[in-house]
Amino acid sequence: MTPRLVLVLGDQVSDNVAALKAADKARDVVVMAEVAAETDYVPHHPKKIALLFAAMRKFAAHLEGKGWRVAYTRLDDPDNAGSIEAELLRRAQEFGATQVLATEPGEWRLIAALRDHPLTVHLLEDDRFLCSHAAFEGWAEGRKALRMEYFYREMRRKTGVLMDGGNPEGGKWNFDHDNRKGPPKGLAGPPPPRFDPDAVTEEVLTLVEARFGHHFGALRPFWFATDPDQAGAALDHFIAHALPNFGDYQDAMVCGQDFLFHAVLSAYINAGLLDPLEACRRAEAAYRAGTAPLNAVEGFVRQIIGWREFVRGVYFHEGPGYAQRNTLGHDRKLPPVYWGGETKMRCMSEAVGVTRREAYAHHIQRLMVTGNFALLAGVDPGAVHEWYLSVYADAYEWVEAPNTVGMSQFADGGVVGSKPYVSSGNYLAKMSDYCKTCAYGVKVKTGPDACPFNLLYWDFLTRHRDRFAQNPRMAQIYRTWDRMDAAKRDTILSEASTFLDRLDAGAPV
Ligand code: FAD
Ligand code: DLZ
Ligand code: SF4
Repeated sequence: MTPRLVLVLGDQVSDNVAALKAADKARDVVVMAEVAAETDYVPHHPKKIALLFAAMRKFAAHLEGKGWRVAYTRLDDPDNAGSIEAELLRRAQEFGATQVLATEPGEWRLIAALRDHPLTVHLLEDDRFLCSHAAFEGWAEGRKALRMEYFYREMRRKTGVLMDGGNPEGGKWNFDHDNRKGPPKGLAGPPPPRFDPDAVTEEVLTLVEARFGHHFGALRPFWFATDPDQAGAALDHFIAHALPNFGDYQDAMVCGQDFLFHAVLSAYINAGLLDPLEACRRAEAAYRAGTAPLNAVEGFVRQIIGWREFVRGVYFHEGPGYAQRNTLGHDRKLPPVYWGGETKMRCMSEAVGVTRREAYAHHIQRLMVTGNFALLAGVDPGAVHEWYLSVYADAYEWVEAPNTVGMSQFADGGVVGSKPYVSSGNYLAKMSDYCKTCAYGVKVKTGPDACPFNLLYWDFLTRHRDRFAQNPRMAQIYRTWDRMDAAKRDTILSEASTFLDRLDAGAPV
């Protein structure tokens, strides 16, 4: 029988991917390829490229060890055809294959390339997710709005995680209200475990340094897990050391504390190194053993079987073109501060700093600092989307676009969230210690020392009054604005406009 090609992409490095499960070891050839088309479609952070290449190389060796025939192409292989599509054609010729088994990629652009491919490509649904496309469509059908909370309850029932018979453990589905503590002085979390690069990883680091050293982001020190054993150790560490406080300080931000009590597992889960349901079950076991409180465990589980599955469902439900949406008509260029440009804003320098160092920032930094600032400033959501897709080690369009274009930039018009996530400096002062050492004054509303969030917040709300004033959850904010002294309102809007002019001119802010 002629062999079939079994495509395994960089974010599919798991024995559990559909194409491998459907393949025949005795007949088929696994194809894996490091290709310029994937490294360059956005300028990925060097740590992200290194993570994937190291994980791919180790996974290829693991498959060979289990008796698979693997055709692996390194980036610097002179025969490298440059893209997944072209590599498949090259390998098809080499092995006399005409058919490909592929697990559905997590980005529409690559799905289209495989659907239009001259070989016969059997695209199999990625069943590493808990909610299939059909199940999501069934849930979404007939609903006026897709809301994560209701989806999440279904997922709890379906998986049985944190269930007490037919009821939610602890009598409530969601303990979000217990997860909003600001940081007490000196709050510090246990840093995630760091793995010394082995020989395979070192070789990758040398390659990435030479080829992608010009991309935004620090490659070294490189400490990511690059195989399932290491990723499993990172999960163990999180459950033992960070999970107990994860709930309380989920939204907190502290200068110099890059990870606080976050899991730092998304890059591993999304690449295939860790199983998401196992992570949830491990967290649940900690709750049942009395080593982690319910608000922490429920919060963690909600992020994974709730948000993670929900945003994926939305990405596929909304179809190709989702990432290009721009409901609010924003068109400002992404300011240089996102690429490490000089800034006096402590919150932005902290969030961009950890992004540059670690290809990581935690959720509230992404949502309420860099995301909030871009939305208030009216930055083109396409540019914001490209930035998030480039700079985070966990970023693939299926998860990044609904979070950025939807949740953070409201560019989908309210599919992911019912109102925009915007705030003045108040929120940041409450949830972080950033403002204490900032050159701007968070309590200052106008003048050269005014916190930019204070100016831009009202400017945004004024620009989009027609759209948001009718939203019952925002009406009170507009009443506050309307009650403000008219001269003060004029000053705020005029200073916001001056600030935005400076942003456009590329001046440091
Ligand atoms: P924790 O805070 O410890 O959460 C535990 C796990 O829950 C994560 O590992 C992750 O698997 C999951 N999770 C949490 N929140 C979300 C969410 N909103 N969507 C999906 N999964 C979630 N997450 C990505 O995985 N890839 C992205 O490209 C991505 N882009 C984002 C862009 C923006 C603008 C925003 C606001 C959020 C984005 N997120 C993204 C979601 C979230 O910020 C990250 O999953 C989280 O910060 C990863 O860090 P952690 O592992 O320490 O997560
Ligand atoms: C992100 C990425 C990068 C940087 N490089 C590769 C690569 O060289 N080969 C590969 O198979 N996959 C890579 N990936 C992951 C793909 O971009 C990812 O599979 C698609 O975006 C779909 O999620
Ligand atoms: Fe950010 Fe404003 Fe606080 Fe400075 S004062 S850290 S700009 S929120």
